[in-house]
Amino acid sequence: MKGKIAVQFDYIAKKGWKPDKKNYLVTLLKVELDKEAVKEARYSHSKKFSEKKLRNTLFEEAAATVAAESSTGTWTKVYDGKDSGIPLAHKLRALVFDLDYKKNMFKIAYPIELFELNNVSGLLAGIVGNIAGMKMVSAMRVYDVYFPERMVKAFPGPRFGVLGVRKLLNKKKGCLVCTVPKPKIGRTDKEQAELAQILFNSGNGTYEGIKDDENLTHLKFNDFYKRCKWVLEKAREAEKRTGNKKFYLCNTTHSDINEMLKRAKSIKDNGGIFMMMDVVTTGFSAVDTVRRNNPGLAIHAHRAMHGFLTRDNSPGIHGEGKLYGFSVSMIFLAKLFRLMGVDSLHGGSPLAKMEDYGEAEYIQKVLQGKNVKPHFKIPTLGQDWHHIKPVWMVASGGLHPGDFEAILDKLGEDIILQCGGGLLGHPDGIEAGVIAIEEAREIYEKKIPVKKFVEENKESALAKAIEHWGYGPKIVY
Ligand code: CAP
Ligand code: MG
Repeated sequence: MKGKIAVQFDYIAKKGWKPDKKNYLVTLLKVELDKEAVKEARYSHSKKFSEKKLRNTLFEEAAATVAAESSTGTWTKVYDGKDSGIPLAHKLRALVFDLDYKKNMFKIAYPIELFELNNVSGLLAGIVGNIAGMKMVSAMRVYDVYFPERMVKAFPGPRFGVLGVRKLLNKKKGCLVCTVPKPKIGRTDKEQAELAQILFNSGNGTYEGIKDDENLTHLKFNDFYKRCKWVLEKAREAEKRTGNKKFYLCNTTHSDINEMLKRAKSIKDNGGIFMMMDVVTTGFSAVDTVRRNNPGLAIHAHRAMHGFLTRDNSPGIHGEGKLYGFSVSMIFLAKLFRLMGVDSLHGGSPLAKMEDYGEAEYIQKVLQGKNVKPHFKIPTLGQDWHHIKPVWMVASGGLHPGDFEAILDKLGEDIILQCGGGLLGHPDGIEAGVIAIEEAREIYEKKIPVKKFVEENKESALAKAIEHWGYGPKIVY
């Protein structure tokens, strides 16, 4: 049958078999069978097969082919004499288990000897390298990956994590707030520093952060080195004036890792504590290299372009129903980036975009939990993180002060709440935008319900923001 390659060995475990978690890496996937493949299979399989038997057999062959293609498989029988490598290929073959014939879902257990323990790029080339090209499947989603202890321990993990950044900011509790300037491109380096000054000093002076947008790098009218220097100068001045620590998520993204490291050094030299990098567009090697070579900065991971990997509008996105495309979940990516040692990662926000399946809340657990259990509904495997520190989750995307209560209720306080338009679009101007967010955070920490506060403080900046945007994130269309 076209695309069938699991000919050399048997890649399906005996019914009921389970891998021991110490020696296997596990992935969780769902496939749709290609119509052509089903038609072809009808001829190549015995006519006696019922429709159901045929489908189940095909599903098994597809799952086995995924396991073969991502471990030791070949598309045809090959020479298996002395020195052929076949005995070891047989021993190290991946095994399919926990087949769900109704949902076309299955798990694959990979003997850990298949991988170089501290090499994420090599790992991905294996487990998801070739499988999306298989002709016998018309759609596939990789929902999750489970790293065994030996692989987790091969990574240093985040240098700072939640507690380390709290120490740097002298902020024992509560969420962090920051703003990405809008328009996302347009201000000069000097104008961005002026905006930072307003953010850092307005209201009670508690506003902590400013972040570069993903496409703000080193531009003619906004020079990275000037922006970095001037914004951090404003941060230092504001810290003196307000007594509150500030942070700047300064975007070092560049396709030359050496240039990124040079920009990181400039941040360090100017007294910054965070560097920002777009982790999908720079890639896994960049994240690993920056983590292992960076000059002691917290790494803020923005996820621009992730939508082309994680987005899937089909009903099967969370297991039930059909899949129409090829994707990996944000849970899968979030695990990889925590393992590689970023200190904060954009993980989506509840209710916004397509995350209202509870995925954003589960991502908070993936980023901050120690022994994470599988989700009760979303197909997941859980994870034991051992020494890997909890990292900040960034909630962002159409957020405004009217969302603080709902988001903090769902995600807890170890989050960075990012409001771009939700601050700069305040009807009474930028300073009012800062004050509205200060009020939203403060009343939450004092356990004052937002609706009660707004009722009793109609003229407040927060009340004006909610009059303007209501409650609930503005979905970015
Ligand atoms: C969000 C984002 C957007 C902000 C825009 C960022 O990334 O790309 O620019 O959400 O601000 O840079 O933070 P994620 P707002 O969706 O990956 O978090 O939507 O508040 O106007
Ligand atoms: Mg952005």
